[in-house]
Formats: sequence, structure tokens, C-alpha cells
Amino acid sequence: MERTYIMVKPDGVQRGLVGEIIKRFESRGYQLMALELLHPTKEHLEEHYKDLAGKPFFPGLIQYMLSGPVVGMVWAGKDAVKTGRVMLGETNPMASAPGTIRGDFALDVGRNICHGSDSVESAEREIALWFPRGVNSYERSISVHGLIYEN
Ligand code: DAT
Ligand code: MG
Repeated sequence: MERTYIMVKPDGVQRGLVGEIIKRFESRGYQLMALELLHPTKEHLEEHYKDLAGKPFFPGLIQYMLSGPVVGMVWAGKDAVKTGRVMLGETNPMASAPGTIRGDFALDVGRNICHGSDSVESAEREIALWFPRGVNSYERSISVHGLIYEN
């Protein structure tokens, strides 16, 4: 099953949106594989966002991400990466459709409450970065699986 890394950012945690975000992935049918609340270091965040180093907003992004704890999660299921991004909405909340997380709960690009991996490769890189001790897999009961998937 494809996996994605979803993270509630400090503004999402402070605003009490952790449960709301978990609920959306759970009710869609995705399987929770890992979850941790933690306060990442600057170096850890710079590694996570290394593709954006050099962008004018990079220092502000790191500062905001350091402002409080985040909740990192691994979710697994059909097209988890692509569908996870659809569920998050656009990077800029003002361009995000209602019904998406950013479209329902955010206004500013610099306070967009959640992160989602943008490709299968970056998902695996991010999962290794945020869950260095590894992620155990477990089987969902066959009856639950059959209610979510045709095969
Ligand atoms: P996404 O989080 O949708 O994958 P991204 O990877 O391009 O978007 O950027 C990471 C974060 O950086 C994004 O969630 C918010 C911030 N960001 C991106 N573009 C920005 C901009 N033009 N101004 C301010 N912050 C920006
Ligand atoms: Mg991104």
C-alpha cells in the first residue's frame, strides 16, 4: 500500500485541528500507520524543506515551523500521496476549494496548517526523516478491508 507523510503544522496544533485532520483521513478509508507529536529542531526542518532552501519565504517558513509542536503521521492506502494532496488543497489556501482542509480552515499561505508529501519518493524520504526508528505495518481486519476496497 502506498504511504504518505502528513503533518499538522504548529498553527493547526494550536488551533485544535489535529482531530479534524485525522478524522478526514480515517473516514476516507486511509490506514493510520504512525503518529507522533514532537517539537522538531531547526536542522530537522531545514532537512525536511531542503528543496525550498533559497526561496525568499524559507527563513519565515522555518521560524513558523519552529513556533510549536507538530503532529507527524503516516497514512497508507490507495493513491495516498496524490489523494492526500487533494484532501489538503492548494498550497495557497485562497486557491483551495471548500471541502479541502486548507479550503475549510486556512487563509494565508504561510499559515496553511498542514503538510502532505508531493510524490511517492518524497513521502518515503519524509517518513524515514520523521520516523527514523521505522514504521511497523499491521493488517486491517479483512472485513474492514473489504468494505473499503473492491479487491
Ligand atoms: P506545499 O506545502 O503545498 O507542498 P511547498 O512545498 O511548495 O507547498 O511549500 C512548503 C510550504 O512553504 C508551504 O506549505 C507554505 C510555504 N510557502 C510556499 N510558498 C510560499 C510563498 N510563496 N509564500 C510564503 N510561504 C510559502
Ligand atoms: Mg511541499
